[in-house]
Amino acid sequence: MSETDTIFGKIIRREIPADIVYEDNLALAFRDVNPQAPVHILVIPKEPIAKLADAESQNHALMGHLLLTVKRVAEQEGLANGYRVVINNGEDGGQTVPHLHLHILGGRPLAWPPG
Ligand code: IU
Repeated sequence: MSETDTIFGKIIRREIPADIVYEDNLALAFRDVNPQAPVHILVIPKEPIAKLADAESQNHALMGHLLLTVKRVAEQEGLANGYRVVINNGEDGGQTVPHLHLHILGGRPLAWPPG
């Protein structure tokens, strides 16, 4: 499977449906199909970077944009009481879709540490 051929690439290209909550020219945010909290949203770059470890210095501005998009979406979702941001990187990190994504989890108190 090429990087552009992940399920998230298909969501960006509107080839499969998703509950999209935010979009701009660099990023997309949509609700996770298997939510682990009352609010569980994925923020992804439109550029198909496979994982955090593959980000390069040329992606500096994009990476900042993704974090600010998390903040924006969290505000939009009313997560004033707090939320968690997770990036699973690679196999041991539990990453299952090889297109960089930032999880926003909120709407309930979250335990620490994760498993
Ligand atoms: P992970 O960090 O790679 O483990 O997270 C992938 C997430 O993508 C996971 O929470 C899935 O429920 C979610 N997801 C989705 O929202 N829509 C899909 O079509 C697929 C996975 I495949």
